Amino acid sequence: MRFSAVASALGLATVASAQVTVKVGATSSDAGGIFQFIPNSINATNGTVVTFEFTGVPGNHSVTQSTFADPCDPIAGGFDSGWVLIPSQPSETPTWNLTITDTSKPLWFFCKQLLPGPHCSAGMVGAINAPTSGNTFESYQNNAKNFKGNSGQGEGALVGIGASASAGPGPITGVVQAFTASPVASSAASGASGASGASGSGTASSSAAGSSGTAAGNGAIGVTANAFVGLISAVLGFALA
Ligand SMILES: [Cu+2]
Repeated sequence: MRFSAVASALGLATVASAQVTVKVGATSSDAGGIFQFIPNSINATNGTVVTFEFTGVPGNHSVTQSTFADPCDPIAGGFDSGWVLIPSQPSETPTWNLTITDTSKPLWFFCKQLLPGPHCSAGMVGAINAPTSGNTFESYQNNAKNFKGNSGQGEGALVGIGASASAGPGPITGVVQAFTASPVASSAASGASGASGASGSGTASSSAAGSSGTAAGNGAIGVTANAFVGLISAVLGFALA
């Protein structure tokens, strides 16, 4: 009796602090390749903490909320981890905790990185509480793979629709860098004057929170983001292909 009572208490505790881990990005030797969330479709109850582990090394990925109908463009008011750039194996893998706040609708998300090609179109999308029929995860991913052109960029945001975070990805230390829209714009501006000798440290943000990010036109963000990721890739000299 005592044992079952303890087990019951532990069970309740587990429910109260449910946690699920999703890997963001993989390596070329992993089944399915670099451009994926693992697992890419999960179920989670309200209060569940989804811990995104940025495991793609080398890699530069994001967790950005979208919609079923438009899988590779950010939804207005959606969550966005911002980019987490990991050029080589860090001493500690950055994570991002997203708490589920509304399970009444499915949550859809994608990676907004555009190099070497849009990761979203490569199938790097994920879902939380996707229906098992109709708008399924498989349909969502097929929509993403059929997406033409560059995926949308958006800005880092902690609070999304149906889920929110209390902090940006971390730790951002050592070789790891995190970027949101604001440093993207400034780094792209400096990079435009010459791609050589760019100082990466000057463009790094200590947090991807983006809560204080300034508003800008969508078109402007798309352009600067493209320039930015190109600059970063050139500076670091690694390809994500
Ligand atoms: Cu990615």
